[in-house]
Amino acid sequence: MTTNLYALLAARFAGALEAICLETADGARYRYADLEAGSARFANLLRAAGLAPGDRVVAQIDKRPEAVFLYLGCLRAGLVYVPLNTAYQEREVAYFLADAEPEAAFCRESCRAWFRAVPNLFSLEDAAGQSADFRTVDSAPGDLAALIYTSGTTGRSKGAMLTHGNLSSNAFTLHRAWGFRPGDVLLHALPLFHVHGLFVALHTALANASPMLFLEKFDAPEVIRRLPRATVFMGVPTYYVRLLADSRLDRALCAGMRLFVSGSAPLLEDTFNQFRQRTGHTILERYGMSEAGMISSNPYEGKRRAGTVGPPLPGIEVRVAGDPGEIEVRGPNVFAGYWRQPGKTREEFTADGWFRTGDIGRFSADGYLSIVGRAKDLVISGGYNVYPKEIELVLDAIPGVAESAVIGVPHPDFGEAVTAVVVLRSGAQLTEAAVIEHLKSRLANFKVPKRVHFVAELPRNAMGKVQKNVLRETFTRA
Ligand code: MLC
Ligand code: AMP
Repeated sequence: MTTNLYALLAARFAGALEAICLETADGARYRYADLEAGSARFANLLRAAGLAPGDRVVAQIDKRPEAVFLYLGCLRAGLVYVPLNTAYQEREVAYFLADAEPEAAFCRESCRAWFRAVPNLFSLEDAAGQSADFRTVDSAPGDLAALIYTSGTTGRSKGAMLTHGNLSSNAFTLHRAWGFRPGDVLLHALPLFHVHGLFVALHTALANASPMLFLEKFDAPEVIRRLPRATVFMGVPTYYVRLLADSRLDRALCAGMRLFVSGSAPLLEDTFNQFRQRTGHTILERYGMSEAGMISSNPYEGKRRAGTVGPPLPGIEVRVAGDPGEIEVRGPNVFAGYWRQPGKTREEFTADGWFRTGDIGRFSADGYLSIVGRAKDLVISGGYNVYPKEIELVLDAIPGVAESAVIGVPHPDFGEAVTAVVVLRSGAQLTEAAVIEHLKSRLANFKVPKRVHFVAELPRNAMGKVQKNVLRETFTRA
């Protein structure tokens, strides 16, 4: 029996081919049969271009039904899907292309020049003329399905290798744990280039043969308009903050809803409580990461506790090295290692085979995990990870900058706001606006600091290490 992820999902929707799979904002509808045909076309296109199982396919594309078909087409042909955030700029993309060495790439028309070195360059229109039949390849559980780039402490991104086995185990675990049932309709507003939107949301809907109300991006009024037709919604905390800011969000609007899931960043207790008051729904918070998919989840049946991410999901082991201490995880969800970086992979696993998440947590007496901090220097802004080191390297290269430190400070919309603290060389004249302008051409927009503060020197401890906690205190009040 094949363990190809697409084949396993297709077995779930085989009896529902005439049912609606995707409905876009403008009302266009696609059936599960269209998803089968569409994914076959991409698989045929890539095979005709000479790609063989294991080859990488990079995609920096808008969120459209064809983007789903492309991803599934890659699974069907045994290719490794490498999604990139559409906010990435040319120099960020160049790094991923050099590292992943894709045989093919899909990109937006305006960015074709960035991808010119890739042997086969396509747009999402290019599969239209291909055959709608394709025999999905057999895949072993250990075969690669996707590379998800995620940064480390060095600021250099690493490709987390996710296998068919990783993704399918997590998909079916979540499908069960969150009580998916006939009649469910997923309101899909997350981007398709990260774990939350591409795997958690998409896979659970497909495993349930559910229709998805498919929005190009999160927009509170668009979500509000569709909530009455949906039963399940998944989002980052910023989505909930923005929904709460709309006075139309109330019990009546959410009467048909079964489940609201939050993750990718900490959900404030205040947001959790306000949402419950306004809608009568208790948001279910879960915890995960690119390297391990979903790790823990508040219960579907049972108490959902604010400020916690619930017990480990079935079949997944979590231990905490200390109290509090680093969260470590083991199970079929844990990735196969970092792409072409065996040294980095070894560093991130303990000697007895547990993956070190870099998150600091503690268990309650009855087994609920809380995340109380991060061992890694990371800012999470609106659900996107920003690695300070990466920004600091770009800042330090600006003529006139002596050194810099990047921190996250609390932000009412994004949870944390990226903030830069810069020391200028003597005599240098740089303004906040000039620094931001410089960064905008080099970094994805969500990584660009919301504020740049100039200081005479950075606070350091006796070891000479910059005291970011001191900076966070100073500039949280600023
Ligand atoms: C956009 N902007 C952001 C931002 N997103 N700034 C900080 N943080 C963000 N996340 C800024 C842009 O730079 C721009 O500023 C301005 O907002 C408008 O850009 P936009 O793209 O039109 O913004 P908007 O559509 O409002 O996007 C905000 C958002 C989006 C919250 C809807 O960021 C989003 O969908 N986030 C979800 C991320 C996600 O999927 N995370 C899951 C990762 S998986 P300017 O100045 O340039 O105009 C993971 C594992 C797990 O973490 O456990 O799930
Ligand atoms: P990524 O590497 O983009 O997949 O992001 C994973 C990181 O997001 C985790 O290591 C956590 O730090 C953070 N994260 C995910 N879910 C939660 C949550 N519910 N609460 C707090 N942090 C979270």
